[in-house]
Amino acid sequence: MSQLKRDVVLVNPKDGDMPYDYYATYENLGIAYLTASLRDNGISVAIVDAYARNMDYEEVLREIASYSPRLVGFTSTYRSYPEAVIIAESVKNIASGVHITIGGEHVTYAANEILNETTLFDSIVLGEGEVTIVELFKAISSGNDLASVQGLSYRKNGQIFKNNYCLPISDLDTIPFPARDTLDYCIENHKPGLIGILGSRGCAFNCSFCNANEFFSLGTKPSWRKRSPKNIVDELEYIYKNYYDKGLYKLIYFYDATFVYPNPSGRQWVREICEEIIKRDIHVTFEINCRADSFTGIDDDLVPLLKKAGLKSVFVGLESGSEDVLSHYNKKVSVNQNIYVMEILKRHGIQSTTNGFIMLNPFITLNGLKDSANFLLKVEQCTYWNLSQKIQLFPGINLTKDLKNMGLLLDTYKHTEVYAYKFKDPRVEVLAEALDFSREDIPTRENHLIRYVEILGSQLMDMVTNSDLLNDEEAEKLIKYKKSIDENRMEIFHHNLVFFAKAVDLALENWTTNGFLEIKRDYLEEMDSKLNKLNDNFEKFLKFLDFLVK
Ligand code: B12
Repeated sequence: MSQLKRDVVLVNPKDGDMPYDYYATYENLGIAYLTASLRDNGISVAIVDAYARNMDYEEVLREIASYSPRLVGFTSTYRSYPEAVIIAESVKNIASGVHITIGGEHVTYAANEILNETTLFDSIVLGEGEVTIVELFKAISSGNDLASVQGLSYRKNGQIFKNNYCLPISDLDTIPFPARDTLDYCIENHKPGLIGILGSRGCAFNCSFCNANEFFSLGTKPSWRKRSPKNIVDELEYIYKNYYDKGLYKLIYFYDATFVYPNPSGRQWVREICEEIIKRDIHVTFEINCRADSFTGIDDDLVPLLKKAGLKSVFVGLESGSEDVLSHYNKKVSVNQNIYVMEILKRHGIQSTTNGFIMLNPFITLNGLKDSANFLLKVEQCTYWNLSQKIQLFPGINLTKDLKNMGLLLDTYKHTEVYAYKFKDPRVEVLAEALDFSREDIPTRENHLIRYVEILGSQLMDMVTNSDLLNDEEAEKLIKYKKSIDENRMEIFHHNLVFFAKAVDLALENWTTNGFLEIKRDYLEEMDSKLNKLNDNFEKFLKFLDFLVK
């Protein structure tokens, strides 16, 4: 393979745990922003997005080597970190003079641990990296000491140093738009990539299971910073003109931790973005993350305005259906607010999905589990995925410190072992272990099928009902198909709840492994046929739509 030489190669390692069939090619905006800043400074960069391209590590290595870079930078979550280590090891073997760095939220909080456990990484970039990566490249290419590079932790002569943080960029409009190499790759290779955009950075809340607030404000305040509506819509317009109709997914994802802040300035910002999109006639659809209190009874008109601007789907961080647990998570919302947000979104025909649900935590009670399960059915989110999610203890979150104080953190806890805790109630411990179906295909299959059906189904319905293609008979048939799909979905949710309640009852009354395995076997068998039924009905619905369009 012969390629042009590049100064820097940025690598997004693959997530070893995710089956390829369920891969969606999300853009990694972190490395896209770093690339844009490096290029702006005249430094050449190649992105090797192993996650998006599903590359095995030999292929990644060959590609990195072909660029003969001076600096290789990895981004990683706890899940992709092991893959970063494997690649870094091989890079070190074939090109020992290359400086290898790694950055991102995960390694920022695990910097000391990582630099102590391996010599593969020469440095770790702490916090937002746009300024630091440019300074790091300049320092290594001119042979300067790394002590001058702010936002860096590094090893020198066997000793670990930590420089001052590089303050997060306060005016986000000054950062160049992210480089779109991954989208270009997707278009060229006919892969339906998913476009990401980031309107703000940081977070104004302090949930105990998340560190976004602190990470995006290292060394300074405030954490939550917004781009101007004009700057955001400029980027959206650029995407619309250059990427939107080129075979990529038509649902643009705002990666912001929370897109609608529950305060006047947050809501005003959203209004201005929507109005600008509408004014400029940009016909895109998008999805956002939000909180339960993002929408209140006072300004219900915000949902229709967002819808008019193209909002299709919302990921709501509901987290729990129990007041006690919500307060333990420091969510600052109530169960009623959780219910309200799902209702208002449904009322306006906006899809709402919650992967932001943390059912199992070390202090949950068996009755608390039942409350949350019933809540999930009420808000129509009773997937097995949501019923069985366990809290992940990422480095740097407040909950890890609390659990340590409570004696619930295991000695095996380290930065990649995010489940290394015990449960206060030993019956929950047994149940949690039994409910771990990670070796079964069902939860992932269910999660993806339900989401696919919800999003695609509602988009297709919108498309068809907004066009004048349909006669009455056809419209009626279409609605019937949609209704039977919705029924299948609810049947699956009921089936999940019944199984879950039986499992909790076993734990409450008289747990036996055989007793559990029996209900599990019946559950999985029936679930398989329920998922097939939903899939078949959805295929029929798609065929009918195809027939209508032709
Ligand atoms: C959008 C998103 C996704 C998307 C897209 C993935 C992506 N990385 O772009 C999808 C849906 C695919 C996704 C999936 C997952 N995600 Co996610 N995701 C996010 C989210 C909400 C935004 C990411 C983002 O774009 N941020 C904005 C950019 C500008 O920031 P950034 O990526 O951190 O990059 C900056 C700095 O970190 C630094 N930096 C980053 N990398 C590097 C590398 C170098 C060399 C340098 C110099 C600097 C540097 O500079 C960048 C520019 O300033 C974050 C939360 C958050 N608030 O950031 C979680 C987050 C990254 N996800 C997280 C997790 C856990 C996951 C999943 C494992 C899901 C799960 N809970 O099981 C999967 C795994 C994905 C994978 N294999 O990597 C965690 C990671 C925690 C950890 N310690 O590992 C986060 C932090 C959320 C959280 N706290 O729970 N995710």
